[in-house]
Order: sequence, then structure tokens, then C-alpha cells
Amino acid sequence: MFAQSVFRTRCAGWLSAIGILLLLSGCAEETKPSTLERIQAEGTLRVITRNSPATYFEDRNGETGFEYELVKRFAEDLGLKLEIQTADSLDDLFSSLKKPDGPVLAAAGLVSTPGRSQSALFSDEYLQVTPQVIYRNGQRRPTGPEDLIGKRILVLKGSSHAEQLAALKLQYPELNYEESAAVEVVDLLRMVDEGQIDITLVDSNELAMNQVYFPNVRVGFDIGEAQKLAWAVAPGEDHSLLDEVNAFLKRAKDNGSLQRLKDRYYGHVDVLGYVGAYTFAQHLQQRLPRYEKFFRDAAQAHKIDWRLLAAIGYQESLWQPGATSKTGVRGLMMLTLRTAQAMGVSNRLDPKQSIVGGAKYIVYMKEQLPESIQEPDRTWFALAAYNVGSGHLEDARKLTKAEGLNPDKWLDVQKILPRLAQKQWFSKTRYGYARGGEPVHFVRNIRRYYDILTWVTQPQLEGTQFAEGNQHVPGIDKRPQPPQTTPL
Ligand code: BLG
Repeated sequence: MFAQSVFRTRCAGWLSAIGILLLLSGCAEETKPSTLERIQAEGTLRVITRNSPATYFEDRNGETGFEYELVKRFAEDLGLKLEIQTADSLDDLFSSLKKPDGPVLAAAGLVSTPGRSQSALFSDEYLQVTPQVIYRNGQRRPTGPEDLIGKRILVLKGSSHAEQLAALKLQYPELNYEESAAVEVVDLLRMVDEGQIDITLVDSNELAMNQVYFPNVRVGFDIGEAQKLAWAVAPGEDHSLLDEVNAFLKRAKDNGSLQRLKDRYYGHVDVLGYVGAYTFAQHLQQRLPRYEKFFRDAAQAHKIDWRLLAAIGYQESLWQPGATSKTGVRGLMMLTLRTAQAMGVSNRLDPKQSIVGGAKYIVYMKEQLPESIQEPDRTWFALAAYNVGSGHLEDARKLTKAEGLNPDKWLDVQKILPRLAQKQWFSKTRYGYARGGEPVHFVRNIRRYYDILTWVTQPQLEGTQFAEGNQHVPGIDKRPQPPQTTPL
């Protein structure tokens, strides 16, 4: 009896103690805000990234970069202010993420490797990249891991590439490599370009962004499978922010905005090919300086962006004033005789006159367009009209409308334009046959050149020339260099 009651009392005591504990922990659970709630209360999304052309940098228009633009949209969706910090190295990035008052999210082109699962929790992927072995043109091309033995190899400290080389060294003990926390991807590529090292490893997207700056670097071989880039939060965090990130990435995939961003930053190598990208880099150095002032002056006089005008000139003639097509279209801006006369150009082979004529004509083409076409599409339509003529463009717009698509959207009209070369379609149009595929390539290429020119003309380059022998770019040879706001 006694024992039983003692048992009961004790039991009741235990039970109430557990109850209180449960209650307390329940209360604590209720009062402790989730990571997302904490961020929302703060009103600011603190993000850590790397200062590099593939992630985050500043150009003449301010902050930019693939990661920056994507994370900015994420912050906007959440109604938060965005605060960007840059890490000195990858180790620094992961340790900052763990600090209680540190950044809450890393958006830095990070590969979610198994080795990093201790350092961070990764989101779903937003980009697939392939790690590539980079060597200098003129050297023997490495085609497999055994070709790396005996080479001077440098990679970023703490990078997925360092992990890959460590794994490879188990198989090839003679393989030697170094890691450095004092460099960024652009430095590695520059070192290969200049012959200071033989080999580096970078991700395909980073090469795509940088190819134009380093015309001598080449891909030896893809080292391993495609890998997934993801954003990351600190390992101890709850999943509230990560869930929000994943929902955002899914939306960006579904509505096509992620693809558009990828095309803008990384698509030019797909469009131009590697040969095209480094030929462009060479011409940027060798040819553009001769005509840059003409582009700038004509653009200023006609209130357009000089880099767009320069991009047209490159597409038309590769910046060659004596260019002539089979059909007798001539000069740096490839004016037809009729256009030249209408624009007051007496000598199409004079680069200055040609550029002024081209500037006038593109502005005129823009003015001809209906009000309903908004920027940036307006610029793409004007470019198409420059190439194919406004009559044929109008035909394509009508066909686009008849298909139930939007005649004011370049994305829709460019699908229809090639039909102008097919009888079943052009026979229904006012102006008839045209090589409708040509303006589609024309616009696509110009957009790439324009993007690249935008990256390489940074604030400190404004008002200066890409003059040969002009050492105006800090820290690098005569080539334009992506800006480095923080030395890494
Ligand atoms: C353009 C004219 C348009 C003209 C179209 O042709 O030339 N643009 C310029 O002169 C700047 O004015 O439109 S139209 O007046 O309404 O007829 C259509 O005739 C030039 C194009 C032609 C193209 N490049 C500028 O983009 C060209 O040279 N094609 C020849 C290719 S091939 O090498 O001869 O095959």
C-alpha cells in the first residue's frame, strides 16, 4: 500500500516534471523564431559571395554578376533589402556563414560537394557546370589526368577543384599541385594565359565569362562529371530559408527567368563558340582601339550606347572598314548604297562616315517601330530592321500575330522570322521573300558582343581608350580586366 502510494507520488512528480519540461520546451519552440522569421524581422538578407565576374562585381552601372542578379531577385521576392559581403577565400566564406551575426546565405557559385556537407547546407541546383582543365595555347594539349604529372598546377584553396586533385593524387601519387587562398579565378586564368603556371582547373561557366579576357587559354579536357551549383546556409540552420530558396529557384526555372540570366552571362560561348569568343577578345585589343572614338562620338551625338554601336560594327565587319559583301554592301557598318545615300554617307569605306551613317540608321529604324514595342525588345527589333529592312520585319510581325503570338515580343517574332524564306509563308506577305534567319543570328550575336563590351568597359575605363600600349588597366597586361573591388 505504502509502496504503491510512494510509487504513485513519485510517478506523479516525474510526470509533472516531464510535463513542465515539455511545456517549457514547447514554449521555447514557439517563441524561437525560424531563420526566415528572423531575417524578415530584420528586413535585410545578408548574403556572402565572391568578387569575380561569374559571381559579383561592379561595372559602370553599379553592382552586377550572375549570382548578384539572382540573389537580388530573391531578396525582392521576399521584400527584403539585400546586403552583400565578399569573402577573401572559400574558407573565409564558409566560416563567415557559421558566425552568429554573419551572412545567412552564400550565393557564390558553390559546387555542392560531399566534402562540403560539414560546412554548409545546400539548396537545389540552379546551374550545372563542368570542371575543366585549362592550359595555354601553344603548349601540348593535356587530354587526360596522366598529362598533368610534372606540370605546375595551381587551384583555389578550399575549392571543389582542390578536392578533385586530392582524389586524383591517390591514383597518381606523382601528381603535384598547389592551392592558393590569395587568388581568384581571373588570376588563375591570367597566370595560365601569361605562362606563370601550366595548368589550372576552373568551372565551365567561369571560363565562359572569362574567355574574352584571356584569349590564350584553352580547355584541355573536362575533368569529371557535370556538377551542381547551389546556394548554401550554415550547417546548423533550420530549413526555413532553404525551403524559401528552393521555391524561388523553382519559380525562376519554371518562368524562364533563370534561363534568360544564364544566356546573358554564359550563353555567348554557346553562341559564338570558343573560337569566336577568343577571336573577339583579340579584335577587342587590336582593332577596337582604332575606331572606339568614332563609336563614342557618333553614339553620343545620336543618344545611343556606344557599345551597342560597336557591337553592330563587329557583327557587320569584324571592325574592318574595307569589308564588302557579295551583294555589294560595304564598309565597317555594312551600309547598302541606298542606305548610305539616305544617311548622307558619301564614302562607305571611310570608317568614321560609315559609323555615323550606321548610328543614324539604327536610330531611324527605332523611330519607325510602333509605340507598342517596349525596351529592351525595341532595341532588338531595331537591330533586326537594320539587317533585314523594316518592311520584312513588319511582315514577320503580322505572321507572328496570325499565329496567336505577341508581335511586340522579340522572343516570339524571332521564331517566325525564318519563315520569310519559305514560299508557303512569304507568298502571304507584302514584301515577299527574305532571308529571315539572318536577322535572328544578327541580333543574337550583337547581344553577345554588347554584353561582353559592357563587362569589359568598367567605370575606370570610361573616358579612356582601349589604346594599344595603353596600360590603363590595373593588375593585368593590356587587356581589359574584370573589375576587382576587393583584392582576393
Ligand atoms: C540591309 C540594309 C537595309 C535594307 C536591308 O539590307 O543591309 N541596312 C543597311 O544598309 C544598314 O536598309 O532594308 S531595306 O532598305 O528596307 O531593303 C534589306 O535589303 C546589311 C544589310 C544586309 C546585310 N548586312 C546590314 O545588316 C548583308 O550584307 N547581307 C549580305 C550577305 S552576303 O554576304 O552577301 O550573302
